[in-house]
Amino acid sequence: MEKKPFYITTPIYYPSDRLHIGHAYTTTIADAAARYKRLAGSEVLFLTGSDEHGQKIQRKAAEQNVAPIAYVDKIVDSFQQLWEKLNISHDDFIRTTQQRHHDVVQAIFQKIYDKGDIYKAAYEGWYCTPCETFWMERQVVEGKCPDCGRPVEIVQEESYFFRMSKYQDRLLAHIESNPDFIQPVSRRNEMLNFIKGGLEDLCVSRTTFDWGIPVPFDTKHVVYVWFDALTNYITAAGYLDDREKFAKFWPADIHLVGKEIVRFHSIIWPIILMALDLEIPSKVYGHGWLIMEGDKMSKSKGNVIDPVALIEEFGPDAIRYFLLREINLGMDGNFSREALINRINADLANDLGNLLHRTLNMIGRFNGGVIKAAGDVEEVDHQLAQLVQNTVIQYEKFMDVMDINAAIKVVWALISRTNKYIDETAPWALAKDEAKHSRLNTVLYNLAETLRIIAVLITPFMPVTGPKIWRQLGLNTDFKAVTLEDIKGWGKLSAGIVVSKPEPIFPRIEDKVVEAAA
Ligand code: ME8
Repeated sequence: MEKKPFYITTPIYYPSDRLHIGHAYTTTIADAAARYKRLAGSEVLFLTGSDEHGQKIQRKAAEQNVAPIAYVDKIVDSFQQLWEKLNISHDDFIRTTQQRHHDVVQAIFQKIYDKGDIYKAAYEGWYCTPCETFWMERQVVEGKCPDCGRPVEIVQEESYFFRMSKYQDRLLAHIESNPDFIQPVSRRNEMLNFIKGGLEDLCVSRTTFDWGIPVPFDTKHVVYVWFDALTNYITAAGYLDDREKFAKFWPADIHLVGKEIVRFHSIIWPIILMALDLEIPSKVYGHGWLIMEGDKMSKSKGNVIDPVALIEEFGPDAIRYFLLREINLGMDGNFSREALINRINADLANDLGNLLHRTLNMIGRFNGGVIKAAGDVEEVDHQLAQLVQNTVIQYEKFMDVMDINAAIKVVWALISRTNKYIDETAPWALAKDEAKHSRLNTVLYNLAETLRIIAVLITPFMPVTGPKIWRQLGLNTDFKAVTLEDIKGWGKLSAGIVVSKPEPIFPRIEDKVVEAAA
């Protein structure tokens, strides 16, 4: 059956500074979801990118005495290198300074203006430059931004306004009749309360700086950076230049974002789309924050962890695994070096690494490296095969709703059970007795078959390790062509394959590293 195409996005990050592990967190989740959908047979559009305009970037560039574009070019380059190191499989990387995006922003601004939903008026109010957000008097807390706590500035300019208020009731009705649109439910309730408090028209142009996309019919104005940024999601889907692609992928299946920008994605963005008579994305998921010592990790607080250094030290798969396993998607989670090392040692070196090592080692020693056809079967073998197939079903169920954490847990429960299966069946004892070699062949076959299936299941999380296990099992078929269908139904592994010598996939990290960090 032809699967539905799948369109997933991350926020487009500000190239005001290099990215930290918080950004890598969002992008890794989106990557795991995109890889899973490809494995399940869907055509996928996975988009990430950079949000390059606005006052904050212009100021940063000025501080360094360089043109804004030169400033962002360098940082965007570091984004792309990071995604490569982390094995992010995005299909497109959008930069808001690209011509394709410039054209779309101007076209939609004009369209909404022509329709009468954008109008000119005087603006006087508060602005938080780090968040690029306008605030009303009643929202400002003692001269500070209610989101980030930094001082706001007064801005007075003639601006264009977007008639958000006109769409308030329609948006409310949409959220109420689509319970899954904003997730998790805590964010949904927050947004419902926000809208019920009354939506004001939004200021969508600025005149006090020029690093932005000019308003097409009044070029001393540049388009407000959030109006510009949100539009990236339709630019990359081909809104203006590829009707066929747009029909295939729009509306997006999921905008994955951090919880602090759910408001922009679930209020401003749907209203822009309503004004354009376009469909609203199926889901906005606001995940929690990575916390360091009780505080949100952020560039301005200076408590950030550099993902590049971590990848160099531990490898991309260990970092990806940790981010996906340790933190529950909707909740905040602590990042600590100690927790990372504990996960690597317990889950990767011990559970997964040992299972692979023991299996290959025994096939090598007892059967000359050949995976022989299964012989005598006992109840314990049926149980293992049943568990493997149930795991695949559970895994799909969880991955389909992006409960990556739960999907990982079921795979690791299987890994644990399979290690126990080795202890219970004691292949070393079977090997000693000629009469039991048929049993031995069954046990070793079952281990190899289970590992083959595990290799596929873990690939969305660990795209280096999955294929490594595949190759060590002696499978020469193109791993990229493998789909979930190949692991449904027990016993698809052919007998007669020659496995490699075991190579450690995750060496244990010695405790002294943790001690040194403490
Ligand atoms: O907001 N924990 O860009 P940005 C988890 N350009 N995730 C974190 C995080 C943390 N401590 N810190 C950052 C912008 N993130 C806009 C987006 S989209 C049309 C425009 C992640 O560079 C998380 O996804 O400030 C958060 O929403 C995003 O980075 C903010 O990135």
